[in-house]
Amino acid sequence: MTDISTTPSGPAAEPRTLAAGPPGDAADLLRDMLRIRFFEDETQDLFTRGLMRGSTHLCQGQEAVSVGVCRALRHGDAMTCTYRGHGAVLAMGAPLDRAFGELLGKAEGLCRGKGGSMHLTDVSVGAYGSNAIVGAHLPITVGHALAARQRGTGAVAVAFFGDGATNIGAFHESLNLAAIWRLPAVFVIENNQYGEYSPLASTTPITRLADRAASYGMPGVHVDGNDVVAVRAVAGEAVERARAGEGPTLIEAETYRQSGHSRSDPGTYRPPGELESWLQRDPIKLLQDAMVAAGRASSEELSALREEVRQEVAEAARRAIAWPAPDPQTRFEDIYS
Ligand SMILES: Cc1ncc(C[n+]2csc(CCOP(=O)(O)OP(=O)(O)O)c2C)c(N)n1
Ligand SMILES: [Mg+2]
Repeated sequence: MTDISTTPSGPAAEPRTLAAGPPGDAADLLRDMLRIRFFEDETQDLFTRGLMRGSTHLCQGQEAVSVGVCRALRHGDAMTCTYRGHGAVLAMGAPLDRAFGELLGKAEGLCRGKGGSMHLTDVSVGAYGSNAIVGAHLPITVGHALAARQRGTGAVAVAFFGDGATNIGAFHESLNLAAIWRLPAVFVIENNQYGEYSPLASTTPITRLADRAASYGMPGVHVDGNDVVAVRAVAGEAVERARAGEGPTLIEAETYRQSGHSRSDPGTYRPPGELESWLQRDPIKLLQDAMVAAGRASSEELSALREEVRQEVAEAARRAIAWPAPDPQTRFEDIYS
């Protein structure tokens, strides 16, 4: 569990982070990020207590990307993401207890407990699937965008994917097709510096992944993925372009995966000091420090907010734990349609 209390004397708040926005706006963004952070703290705990099976891929450190982008969307938009998708699905508004229920294999889970952590899906909020196959959902997002255009719904389709996914064939095909048809799609690279255990530089010959957009004749925007307000601003522009019929955008949100690739990875291959330096720029800390610096909240108020959200998440976990195990008779349901 990372220390996310406010920093007593700085780092100096980044001016872009918080100067703008109506009262309560920053607190809303913070609340969304805290929900995700604490959801994943609880998830770790469920494993430790032997209540959860399988594996999990935490997005801790990347919450500003999920929240910043999803806050730029509206009801009816479609989102797909990866196995590291707790943040994106919760940021779309999936209920905490049913998300825990899914991780725990309960019938009340978002997918009746049959998808688990890597496949969290809640169509009712526009979260059309977390995908375990790297890059597999990019063509699905292109399909969503094409459907939106053909049906005239005005919806926008967004795909979150990792830096590693930009080396997958489906990335090329999807961006190419979306560009040539000027589809209402937004492609968001969560550049967390690693693909499994490999640092970006060992797999990818360029450092600025947004540059790849040039090959598809679409805008490529690089943004500080730990600055939720900056992410939301960049995503907002891309979503507007898409809705206005001006075609897709590639966003590279640069961030850091604070834990290992998955539950079984202690991340020992990281150079000494790297994690610590990124923790200084933890997205939650950054927003909190900026709120204090801008006079939007005191450290005490933020501490109270953290406690409130921690309780909300803990209660949701408790509810999900208390749900009964599913009836074994239902295990062959929903396999074929
Ligand atoms: C098509 C495919 N190839 C390989 C894998 C194995 N694999 C799982 S995660 C991963 C790394 C992906 O890295 P990135 O896209 O940066 O996403 P991150 O895990 O960092 O969020 C790989 C290679 C896979 N799941 N699917
Ligand atoms: Mg990665």
